Amino acid sequence: MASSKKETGLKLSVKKVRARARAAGRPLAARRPSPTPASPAPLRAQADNFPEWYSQAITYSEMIEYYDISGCYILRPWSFAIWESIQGFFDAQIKALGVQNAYFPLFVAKSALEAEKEHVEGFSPEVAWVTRSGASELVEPIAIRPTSETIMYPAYAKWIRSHRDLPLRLNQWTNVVRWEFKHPTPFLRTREFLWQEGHSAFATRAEADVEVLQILDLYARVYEELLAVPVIKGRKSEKEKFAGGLYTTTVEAFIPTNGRAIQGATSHCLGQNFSKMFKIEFVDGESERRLVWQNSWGLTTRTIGVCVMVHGDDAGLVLPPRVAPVQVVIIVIVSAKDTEEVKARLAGEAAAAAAALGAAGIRAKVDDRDNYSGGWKFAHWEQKGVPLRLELGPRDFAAGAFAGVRRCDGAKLALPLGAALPAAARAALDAIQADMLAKARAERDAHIAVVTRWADFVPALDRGDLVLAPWSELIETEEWVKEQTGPRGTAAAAAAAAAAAAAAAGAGGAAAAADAEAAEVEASKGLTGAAKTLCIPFEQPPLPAGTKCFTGSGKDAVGWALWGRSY
Ligand code: 86X
Repeated sequence: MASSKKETGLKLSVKKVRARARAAGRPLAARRPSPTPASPAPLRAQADNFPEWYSQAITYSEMIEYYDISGCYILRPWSFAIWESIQGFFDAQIKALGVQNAYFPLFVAKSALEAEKEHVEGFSPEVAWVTRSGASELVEPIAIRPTSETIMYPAYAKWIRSHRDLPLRLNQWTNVVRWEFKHPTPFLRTREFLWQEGHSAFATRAEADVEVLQILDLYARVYEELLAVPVIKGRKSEKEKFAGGLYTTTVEAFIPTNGRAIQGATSHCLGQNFSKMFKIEFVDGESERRLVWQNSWGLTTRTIGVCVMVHGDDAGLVLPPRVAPVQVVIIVIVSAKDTEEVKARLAGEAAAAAAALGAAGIRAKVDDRDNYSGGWKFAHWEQKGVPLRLELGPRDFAAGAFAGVRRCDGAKLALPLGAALPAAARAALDAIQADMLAKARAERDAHIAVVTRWADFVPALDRGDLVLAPWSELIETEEWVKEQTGPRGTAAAAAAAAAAAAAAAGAGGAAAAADAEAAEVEASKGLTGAAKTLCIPFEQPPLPAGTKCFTGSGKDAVGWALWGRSY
């Protein structure tokens, strides 16, 4: 680390410069990177205020910059590189399945969007419109895509004529806009976000069914193999499925710090609903006209937020190696006592190590900035979540090894200098990746409560657990659970009362706003909000004959459902 005397000297001179600038009425120069502080500003503790921690974790790490339009954020290289890793994996996998990429327009004509009223109806408040160019009103307003069914399917109807045109399987990587009114959260709920949307058409339901699960499996692999986030695969309830489709499958993740569940991605079988509406028909081998069977599936930049929340700690991000933009950071530690020759030798060794790691496909970087102390650099790269830090001081050099530190648990390990380094680093990164998933899985599993009686349901939620419970799958019981677990706080109750009054007065918009505010007040207090089904897991524990629905409805349970408070 740099000597403290030197630091003090610099600190005074910076102060002087700034004082002079102030006295002269000149604007202060942007704060010059200075080795003065021993470390960058620390984050708020997670346990103290999780939303505040999250906001600091994503800004201090340079993932996100805030923007002056609510719900919109700048994705800086540190987060965009993670999205590129996800894209690289998923894009290669779907191409191997036979899916092709294409690009459809951002805009959709009002008539096209509304041609298909039923599907759009519930969503219409979220649609953003372009109504003018310059000063002149457009003859017909144009919507910005919130999803692309109404843009893509008219073309599908043109392109598909015979069974030989099937399957048609297209994907696009795009942005979409949904003008949400709930409180926005970077990555998790934003008004513009990036995603891939896949849209397939098949001759038979059987083929569609197979694809739904192939895609869901790829989504599970993105979470588990890339992001080290365990997910539960399952089917959505009738209430929670995409209403335009036949059935929805999902991967569900869990945020241990606040006990909330979050939908990771969805893969839908649309059945023939859309092919009916858009007249997507083909002539089969027997010259019969038939409607195609369709699927759609989407994965968004929400993935990044889930990864941050699941793995992050009080020191900042903790990135899994598979997606970390920098996997290994090398920091040379020398002091004023070290000779120029020693400094040059260590710097040379660090540069050679980074080059060798790079040649072996490991994303490595030397932080050789001389205006930051070693301690500052340690904390900085910790905040950025780099999985493995390699320190090299004169003593490490003499011993022939880097002093390694794992970001995920602070464990120390020695990594050999020279030709053996890349293999050792690869092994260390693979171990970190595996350990992060195992830790997240153990933590998630410890938060799944198996509940068979209503009396145990809310207490489990209040402990921050997900609940696995025998369920009738009747929609009334899901609505009943929502009511029982809904807004209860006093402020929320007042807001809800105001909302009800406004609704009675016919002010729908105001009511919605008050509702949203009530939910916000609730959410800010921590573990509140209505519980819903997350999914009916594919992996089902045995259900003893005669098991009743946990709600006390008296109905028979038909299987186990996973419930929780969710984002
Ligand atoms: C549902 C369904 C589906 C393709 C996916 O989940 C994966 C990728 N689409 C999307 N959905 C809407 O259909 C929708 C429609 C409008 Cl008009 C809107 F404003 C918001 C929407 N949100 C979701």
